Amino acid sequence: MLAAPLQVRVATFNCSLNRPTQEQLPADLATTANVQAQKVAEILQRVRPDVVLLNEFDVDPTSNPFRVLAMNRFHANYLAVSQSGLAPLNYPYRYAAISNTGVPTGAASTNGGDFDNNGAVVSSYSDTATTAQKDLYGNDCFGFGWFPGQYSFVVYSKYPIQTAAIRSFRLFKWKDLPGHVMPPGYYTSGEQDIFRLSSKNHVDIPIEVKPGQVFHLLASHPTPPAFDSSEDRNGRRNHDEIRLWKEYISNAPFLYDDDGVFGGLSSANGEQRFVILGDMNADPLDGDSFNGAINQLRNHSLVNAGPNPASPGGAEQGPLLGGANLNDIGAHANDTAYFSPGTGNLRVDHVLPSKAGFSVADSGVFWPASTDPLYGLLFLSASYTQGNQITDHRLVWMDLILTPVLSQCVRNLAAERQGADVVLKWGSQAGVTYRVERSADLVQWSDQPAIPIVVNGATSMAIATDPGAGSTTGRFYRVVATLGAD
Ligand SMILES: [Ca+2]
Ligand SMILES: [Ca+2]
Ligand SMILES: [Ca+2]
Ligand SMILES: [Ca+2]
Repeated sequence: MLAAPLQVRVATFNCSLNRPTQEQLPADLATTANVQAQKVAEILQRVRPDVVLLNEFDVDPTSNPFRVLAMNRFHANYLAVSQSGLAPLNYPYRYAAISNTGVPTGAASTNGGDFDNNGAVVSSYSDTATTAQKDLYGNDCFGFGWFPGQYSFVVYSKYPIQTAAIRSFRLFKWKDLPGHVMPPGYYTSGEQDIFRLSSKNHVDIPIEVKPGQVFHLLASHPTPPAFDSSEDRNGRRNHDEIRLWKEYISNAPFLYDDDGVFGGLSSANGEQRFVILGDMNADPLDGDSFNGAINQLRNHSLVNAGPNPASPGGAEQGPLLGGANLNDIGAHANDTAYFSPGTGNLRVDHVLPSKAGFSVADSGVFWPASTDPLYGLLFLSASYTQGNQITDHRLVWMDLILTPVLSQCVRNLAAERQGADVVLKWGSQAGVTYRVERSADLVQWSDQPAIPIVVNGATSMAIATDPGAGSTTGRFYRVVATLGAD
C-alpha cells in the first residue's frame, strides 16, 4: 500500500513586528486590535504555512515568560483569531530566538568595544535617548539594536520541534571562521577577541514531520550590508554570516555551538534534509552584497536553488518604482522587498531546501498586484505608500515533498528474543526497501529472504522475525536499506 507523500509548506516572512522599546511589542499584542499584526496574521492565514520563520520579531531575552510572551500573544490574539473570515491557525510548537541584537559587550575601553570606531564605547541605553544616541549604543552591541532582543526571530510549527536537539551559534566568534573577510585593519585585536559573527542568532531547529522524519530548519537573519562605510564591515559580516550555514551543511569541524559542541550537520550516515531560510539581506544578482554572498549557498552542491519563487506584485512594482530597479539584473518578479528607489527592490528573503530529502512541488512570494483586492493587506491603511507598509519585506513560501534520506532510514534498531524467535525492530521510512542480512562471524554476511519484514506505515515501524532463532547463539544481524519503494 502506498502512503500519500508527505508535503510541508515552509515560509519565511520578515514581518517587522519590532518596536522602539522592549515593552512595546508585547503591549501591542495584548489585544486583538493592532492593525499591523492583524494584516501579518491575515497573510499567514491566506498562505497557511505548516512551518514559518518570522524575522524582526522582538524577543525579550529575560527568562520565561518574557522570552515567549510576544510570540504567544501573537498566536493567541492574531493567528488563532479569524482575520477577514479566514480559518484561524494553530501552531502548537514554537521557538523564540535569543539574539545578539542590542546586547552590550561589557567592554570598557575603546580598544575592546568601539565597534563603529567613533571613539567611544556606548554601553548603556535609555528609552528616552535620542535616535542618534540609541544608534550609537546599537552600533557597539554584538548586533545592532536599541535593546536586547530587538529584531530577533520566532518560529511557529504545526509539527513537533525536537527541542533537545536544537543547536545555536550565537556565541561563535568571527575570528574563528578560517578565511574570514573581516575588514582589514578595522577592528582592534581586543575587538576581534570578543566579536560574535551572528548579528542575531544562527539556529538549527529540527522539526519532526512524522515519527523519524525530520528536517533541519536553519534560521537566521544576517545583518544588512548597509549602514557602514568604505570598510564595508556590515557587507563583510553579512557574507560570513551566510558562510556560517555553508560551513554548517558541509559539517565543518571548526564550528562550535553555544553548548561547546564542535562540527556541523553530519552526513556520516547519509545526506541530511534541511531548509535554510530567512531574510538573508543578500540578492543573488543585485544590491550591495559582498562578493555575491548568497551564492555561497545557492551554488552549494547540497542545496536546491532551482525554485525561483515569484509574484505579480514584484514584477509590477520594480519598473514602477524605477531608480536602481532599472539597472537590476535579477527578474523583478523574484524580488521580496520593496525598498527605496535608491536601493531598489531586492530578492533578499530565501527558502533554500536541501537536494536530499525533498522535491519541490510549488513556491511563491505573497505580493499581490495593485489591481488585486488583497493589495491593501501590504499597507496599514488605504494610503498605499512605501512609508505606510506593514513591512518592507514579502512572505516567501515553498511546498516541499519529503523524499527518503538514508540517514533517517533505520532508527533505533533493536533485537530481542521472543520465545523461539529473534525479533528485530527499527524505525522505518516510506519509500525505502529493507532486507535483513545475517552473519555468524561479522565477516561473512548472507541475505535472509526467509526473514519476513512487516512495515507499519502509520507508526513508521518495521518488524522482522527470524523464526526458530531464539535458542541460537553467536548470530548477528544487520538491516540493509535501499532508497526506492520495493
Ligand atoms: Ca574599534
Ligand atoms: Ca562606538
Ligand atoms: Ca556596506
Ligand atoms: Ca530587483
